[in-house]
Amino acid sequence: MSNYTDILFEANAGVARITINRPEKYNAFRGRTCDELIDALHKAAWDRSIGVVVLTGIGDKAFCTGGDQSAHDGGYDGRGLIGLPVEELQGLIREVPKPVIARVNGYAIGGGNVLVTCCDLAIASETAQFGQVGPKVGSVDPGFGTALLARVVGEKKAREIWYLCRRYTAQQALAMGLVNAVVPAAELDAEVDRWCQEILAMSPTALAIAKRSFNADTDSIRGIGGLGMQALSLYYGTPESQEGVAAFMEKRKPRFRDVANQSAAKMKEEK
Ligand code: 2NE
Repeated sequence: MSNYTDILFEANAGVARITINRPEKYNAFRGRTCDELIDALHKAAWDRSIGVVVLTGIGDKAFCTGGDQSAHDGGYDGRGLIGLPVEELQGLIREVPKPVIARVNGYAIGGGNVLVTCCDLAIASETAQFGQVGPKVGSVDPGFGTALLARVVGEKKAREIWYLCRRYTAQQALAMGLVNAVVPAAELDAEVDRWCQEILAMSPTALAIAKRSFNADTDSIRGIGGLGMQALSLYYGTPESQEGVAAFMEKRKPRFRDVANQSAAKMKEEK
């Protein structure tokens, strides 16, 4: 894959920068975006001249807002189990044998928040906002999105994030350990560059061993994700999940409980 349409990729002086380039969708990812991200991460992973990877989104509105809801019709577009090969993408961020830094320039919502969780480090602009939306839009990202998040921010906080779907400021994300540093928007690139330069001065092999040892402790979560995605693919076929996507696209409140109760009554009737 060489002609990227959904991302930008540049490698310069040891740093690979991968930018989601879908500003009109607040940098949400569709199937093609995931495939391009996977391709670029493979390039950066095995190029010995690269010592650190920066993942970000174009513009100042969004880092990434997760799955593209306009490409969701009872399942996302793409070649994966749920359409989007999202679990492959998340796993690959962890497999890249060098640090991956999330440069968080705006909303890190839904699957975008999971990308931040999977990255080794995260540096946020003061204007960044974090949160989950799955249960608000008929989705969930089980695996790294839930269980790894609990390792990062603690069990109670992770459950709050998923059950209440609130939004959190960059300072709140810093306090809960989801990001490593928060800087004014104008200083974001300089700060990210400082972290990259410090990393580039380190032994790449020692860093790779350290990264893999951190991963080894949480790799079982990948299995939870596989199981979860299998369940999610069934959930996406239900009226309850489809109500969430429809409500988001129609800019209205979802009626989850009514729809779920109607489905349950219908199933009972059919028995
Ligand atoms: C991101 C957020 C909080 C922004 O809210 P606000 O009020 O500042 O802006 P607005 O008007 O909601 O959004 C601005 C434009 O961006 C589009 C919107 O539709 C809107 O478009 P226009 O009306 O201007 O044409 N937009 C934003 N996010 C989008 C998305 N993900 N897909 C397509 N278009 C999007 C607010 O927009 C929000 O909460 N977005 C919902 C995010 C969402 O539902 N993400 C998917 C979660 S599920 C997921 O990521 C996932 C996973 O992690 C693993 C497996 C499967 C799915």
